[in-house]
Amino acid sequence: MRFLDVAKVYAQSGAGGNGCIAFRREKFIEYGGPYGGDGGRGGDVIAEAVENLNTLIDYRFQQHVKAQSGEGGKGKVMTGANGDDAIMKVPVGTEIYEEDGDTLIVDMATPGMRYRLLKGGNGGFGNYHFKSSTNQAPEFALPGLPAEERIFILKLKLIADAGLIGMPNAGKSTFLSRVSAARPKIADYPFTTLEPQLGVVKIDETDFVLADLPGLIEGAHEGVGLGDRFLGHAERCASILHLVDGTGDAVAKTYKTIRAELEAYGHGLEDKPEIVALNKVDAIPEKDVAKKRAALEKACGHKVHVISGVSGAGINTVLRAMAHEIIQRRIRQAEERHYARPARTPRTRHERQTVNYNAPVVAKARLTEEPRRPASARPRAVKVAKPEKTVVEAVFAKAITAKPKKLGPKEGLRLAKAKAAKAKLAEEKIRPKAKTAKAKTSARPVGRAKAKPRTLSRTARRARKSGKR
Ligand SMILES: Nc1nc2c(ncn2[C@@H]2O[C@H](COP(=O)(O)OP(=O)(O)OP(=O)(O)O)[C@@H](O)[C@H]2O)c(=O)[nH]1
Ligand SMILES: [Mg+2]
Repeated sequence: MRFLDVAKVYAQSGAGGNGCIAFRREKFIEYGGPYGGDGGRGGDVIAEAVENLNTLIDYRFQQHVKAQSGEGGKGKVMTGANGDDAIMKVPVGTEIYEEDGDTLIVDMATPGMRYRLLKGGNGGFGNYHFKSSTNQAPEFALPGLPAEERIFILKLKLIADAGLIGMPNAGKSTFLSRVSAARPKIADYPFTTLEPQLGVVKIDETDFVLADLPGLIEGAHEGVGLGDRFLGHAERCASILHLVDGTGDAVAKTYKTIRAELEAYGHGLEDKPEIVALNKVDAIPEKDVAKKRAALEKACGHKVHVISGVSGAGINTVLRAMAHEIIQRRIRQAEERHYARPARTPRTRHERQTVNYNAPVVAKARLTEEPRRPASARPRAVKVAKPEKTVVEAVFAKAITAKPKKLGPKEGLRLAKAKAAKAKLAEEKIRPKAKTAKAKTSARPVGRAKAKPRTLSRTARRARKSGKR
């Protein structure tokens, strides 16, 4: 089966059915009145991401997608049948664009995700709908709403965890066949691989999907060779394995050419974590390996692995480095999912068809849970300074803590004064409390009437009067 990652599709939703004009004609029922039913609803065009598809090849053969129109209403107030929806099944990772190919409508990145691309027309009301006391025999009905039609561009971006890039003949397909069960075509001429190949790699406890992408050459961003359109498949990768053919002379130049192509392509590829490996070491003399490795390390500015897809040398180290990046990204994604706001429950039909209600729902308990903050960011208990003693308090404290001694008439008077002042102060402290208590009780909610004093009944008033006497 051919691999196809771009497709153009003409889609049309269903038109609504027309409302019916009919009157009740029955024996013994005179003035039967209006009897026409409403038209049925036209079908929608819905895109659905399914897991068992890997290519858009189906849309090479089926370029028109049409939903069914709603049926017209009928007599006896019969509503027409709704039209069936047209479901466009696309592989997971398909992006759906407007006709211009640039305006993204939706990225079908989750398995089972559904998105309504076109809405079917509503059915028109039949004449039964319009009967009223002032118009008991309406001779009109509404037509159904027309269908929508649009052209969509589908672009598939494979969901792979890591991607293999490099010049043609760098040994990418050989590497993929060595580390996975995939069997891509391998030959010693350039552009053996014409379309991306996927393989599942297992290293230690980690499984990941590795994509072998067609080779890049200088000027690929201008369409030279196979161009750079397959680089789109590396956009979702957690890391990129850049293979450089060690049997070539100018390894640093080769590396820089590919980097320039990645930068020209953009879309965040130039910032992706890159693992560089000098391939085919089994075919280079040992003394050249260190030289080429040093040249490559100078060009890329970080560690270079030395591997061989044929002999298997250094392969596990490279795979572990890739697995490390992939695990890091999976942890980040799991954290994002954990703290993500749960999707709102879809209420309307439109929402039900555009929100991915099949996706795992975040537990309700998480709603109240706050993201954990590091200890350094948590608020610390604030130390409240003790209020300073007033002069009177200080004097009093000094007086009672001082050693008992015989007091002279002056000192005795001073102590008595201090005692009196302290008592006064204590009284003042209590008073504002009473004030606040009062304020509390008097605080009433705004807009409510003050409770009226209870009015006594006439008998009660008389009884009180007589009692006073
Ligand atoms: N000696 C040696 N030869 C290798 C090694 N890896 C690949 N080759 C050879 O290099 C040639 C090209 O290998 P491929 O795996 O097809 O290279 P590629 O990068 O997939 O090439 P394209 O698909 O054209 O981009 C084949 O003849 C392989 O046998 C290696 O590690 N050592
Ligand atoms: Mg290949």
